[in-house]
Amino acid sequence: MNDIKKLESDLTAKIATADTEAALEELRVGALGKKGVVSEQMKSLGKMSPEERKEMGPALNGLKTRIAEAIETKKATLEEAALDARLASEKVDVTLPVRPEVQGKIHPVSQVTEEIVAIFSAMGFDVAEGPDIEDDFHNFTALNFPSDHPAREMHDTFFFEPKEDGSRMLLRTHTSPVQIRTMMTQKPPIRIIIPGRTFRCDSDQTHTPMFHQVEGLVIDKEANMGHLKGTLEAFVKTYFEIDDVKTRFRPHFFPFTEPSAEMDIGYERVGNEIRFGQGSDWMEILGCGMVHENVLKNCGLDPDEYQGFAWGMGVDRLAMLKYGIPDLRDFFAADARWLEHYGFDPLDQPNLATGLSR
Ligand code: 2NL
Repeated sequence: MNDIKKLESDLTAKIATADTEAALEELRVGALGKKGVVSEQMKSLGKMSPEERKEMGPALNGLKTRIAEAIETKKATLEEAALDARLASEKVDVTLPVRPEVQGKIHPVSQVTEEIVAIFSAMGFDVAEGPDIEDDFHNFTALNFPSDHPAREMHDTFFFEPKEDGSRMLLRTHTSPVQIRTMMTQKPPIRIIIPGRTFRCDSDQTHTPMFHQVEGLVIDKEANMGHLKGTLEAFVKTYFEIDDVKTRFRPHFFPFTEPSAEMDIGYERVGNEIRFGQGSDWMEILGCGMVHENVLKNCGLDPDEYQGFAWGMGVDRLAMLKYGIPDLRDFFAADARWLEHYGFDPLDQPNLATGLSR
């Protein structure tokens, strides 16, 4: 009996002084492990007389429980202390400036997309998104493309292998399928812009097989060509950060709009620089028009009740024009030096209050 008391005070003292989790674990194995001192004592119970066992059994069991508890308690204390030490040593001073050598840059395409989103958000547009992989209906048929339209052909569109029923999925050639999905599921008024990746099988100095678009759509009862003009003029003024800008709408053709137009803005070349706003030259900026009545019908909207306008623009081209980036193909070459030069500060997020870009 005295042996047990002595053993308990010994073990308790050792537990109290154990200062690492490893030392504590060693103690646990030495006491409660298969060959540990407490376990060995338990084994000796079998050789005792019934009277002795009646006394020693509960005493040993009590010892085992108390030692196990003491170890658990100490373990929790040590773990907490270790965590505190780690938290103290790994403290981050969030007020320190960013280390320039580890700070990445925002790609001009991302920056310009965010600028465009900021401008149209302030006008009350929502952002809508959809899948890159589309079906023929959402990418072409609903948009009033005739079944033999050249844009559907192999050389323009990336098609997937035909499915069992013969239909082929494709990589969307524009972001317009998102407008189709929105018109089919939401009740007007609709005011959305759709940023996203688009794909066409085309590759030369001015085309990459993957490129970026932002399209816009307004559907309401009286949305008209005047609203279209005002919206897009306000956009180019804010985007190019010029108060006075000459615009021109040239008649054009798109299957999904009628009438259709391309919008040009005035510019002049001063040395190597292109100055937007005035001047005697015209730069094509985007395509637009009134949503074709067949498109409205295909989406379940009654053209006698609803009408609207839409437009589409190339983000990559708008980035080149605004930031003077000469070659489109460098955009997707993943060259760190190019991104270091043309990229943007991640902490400088575009917003209308502090100016779009610095
Ligand atoms: C361009 C021209 C355009 C649209 C896109 C559109 C979408 C629907 C209905 C009607 Cl669902 N129109 N989008 C309209 C006119 C022009 O893009 O040159 N983009 C780079």
